[in-house]
Amino acid sequence: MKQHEIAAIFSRMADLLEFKGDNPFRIRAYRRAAQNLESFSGDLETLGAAGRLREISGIGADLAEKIQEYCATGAIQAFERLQASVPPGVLQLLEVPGLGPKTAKVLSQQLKVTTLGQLEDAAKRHRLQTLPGFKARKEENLLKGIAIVRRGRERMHLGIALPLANELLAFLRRAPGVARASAAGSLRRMKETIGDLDLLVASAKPAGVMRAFTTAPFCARVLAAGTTKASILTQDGLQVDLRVVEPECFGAALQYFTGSKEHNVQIRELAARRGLKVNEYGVFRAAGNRRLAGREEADVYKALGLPWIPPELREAQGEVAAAQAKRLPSLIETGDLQGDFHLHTTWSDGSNRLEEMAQAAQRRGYRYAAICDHSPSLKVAHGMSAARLRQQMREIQALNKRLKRLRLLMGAEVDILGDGSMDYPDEVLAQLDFVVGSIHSGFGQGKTRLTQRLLAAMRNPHVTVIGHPTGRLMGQREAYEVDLEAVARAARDTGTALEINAYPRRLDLCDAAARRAKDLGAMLAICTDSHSVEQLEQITFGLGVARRAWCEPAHVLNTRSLAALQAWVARKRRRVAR
Ligand code: DGT
Ligand code: CA
Ligand code: CA
Ligand code: ZN
Repeated sequence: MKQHEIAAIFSRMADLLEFKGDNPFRIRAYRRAAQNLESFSGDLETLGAAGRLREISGIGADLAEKIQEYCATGAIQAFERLQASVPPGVLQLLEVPGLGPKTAKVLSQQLKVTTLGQLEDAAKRHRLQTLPGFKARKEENLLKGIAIVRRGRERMHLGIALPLANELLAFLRRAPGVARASAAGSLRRMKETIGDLDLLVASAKPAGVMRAFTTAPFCARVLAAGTTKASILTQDGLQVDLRVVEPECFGAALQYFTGSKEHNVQIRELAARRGLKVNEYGVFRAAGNRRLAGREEADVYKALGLPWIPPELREAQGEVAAAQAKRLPSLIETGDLQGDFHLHTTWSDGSNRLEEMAQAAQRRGYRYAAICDHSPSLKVAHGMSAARLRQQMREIQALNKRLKRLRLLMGAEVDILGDGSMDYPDEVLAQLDFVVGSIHSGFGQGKTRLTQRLLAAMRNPHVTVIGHPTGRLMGQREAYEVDLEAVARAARDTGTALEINAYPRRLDLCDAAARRAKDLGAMLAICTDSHSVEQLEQITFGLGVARRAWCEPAHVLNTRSLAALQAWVARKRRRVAR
């Protein structure tokens, strides 16, 4: 894979040389070398060790030396020097779609623009239009391009990346010559944020796939394109890496590019101990080239004496040892879920009516759904007075008479107040089927007091679940500090569940915290916190967290039947009665 990294460096060197007005032949040599490296399919390091790099077309003595240098040190000094010889913002400027080295040079010479910020400023003040050949349209496009580069630098959360990935996969599956297509990388592992999106295609005719991909409507800019690999930026600023492989390598490539890198290191160590070699082309005997597996991913693991390991577990967190000991968990699946808790309606800040939420839950095949609108303190969310809550409860009861398969549970998302008391009195809570207790204020109290608040809430016999236990909102608000160990133990001891809030900006508890809480004996509940019918689908993200937390159905409250759920709630009320 080193060839792609080196190709990217050569291509950036060509850009920088062009920016500086260097010799056109030298520039062309770097570009050609980059292209040839992109499409080179052998093992660069083996070739380098044998002193045969010059067999690659376009690679002369000078470039061969640079490749050797990169393989040995992970850097190319000439590139570092070149970067140091231009203003520091230039490389970033060149990432802007539609902005090549020639334009960058003009911008720098005529307007002294060498950074993204300066470019934005100049475009907004229409100074670009003073340059020859610059039209208003081009100025607008550059502004859009700046936004794409900015967005691309942040990791994208799964809520945006997953639907996008599905859209791109659907496109690829329709493209000519595509036999199979799959997501790989962190997205397939359901990590909460995605650096770039990795897609894999099996095809015997890669050229057509490449063409379709790099000319597709979603493609805002082609970063690199070879015969079997391309990187693009989408309109949303997400980088997408596509690789096309032969069908007989598809499983091995899927295993390799799904990662994580750390998981793959452990897999290769295990293979080496068994006298085998694993790479993106297959499993081979260490001596000899006979392929033992490669077409199917499960066969790759099987050739190593392992059961298939679900992608969500591939983080080098004990899964390889567990697989060897035949003790992998039977991870929770969508079909295990019997219902959703923590749904909002127009009674507080939701956008769909009670009945619409009920029907949507029923359409998903759920047996129950807990309506949990906000309590009075949360005024911004139109929290309900106790009187309005009672009115809502009567409507739920009436609705339940008409619903066949689904049981609507009378619930509330009740604020845990600053002193740890609940936002409704006990006699109101006692009438509810289900209570989510959440902190929505006083985030700055500090770890000790915030933990005390949660512990006090869990000691309330009517609190079923602690909602979004750490309060984080990715991209907006850090998690507040709580003593997770103490919270998880109290959850176990009081019979309170901890929420895995499936809202993609929350995913709270996160994977590591959920796994720890589960290991300490706490019950978990996957809740969508839906504010509209569409959001019920976000359960997928919560399920991803639960799977990354090694959860089996028994660890999650909403896999229980309605009767078992009601018994669980009643048991806490008896046990913690005051
Ligand atoms: P991301 O993109 O930061 O969210 O995380 P990943 O895991 O998707 O990482 P990425 O896109 O750099 O690479 C995708 C997979 O390809 C990675 O999980 C494992 C494999 N891979 C990439 N580079 C290497 C490498 O240098 N060595 C090994 N063993 N595997 C690699
Ligand atoms: Ca990736
Ligand atoms: Ca990647
Ligand atoms: Zn809520």
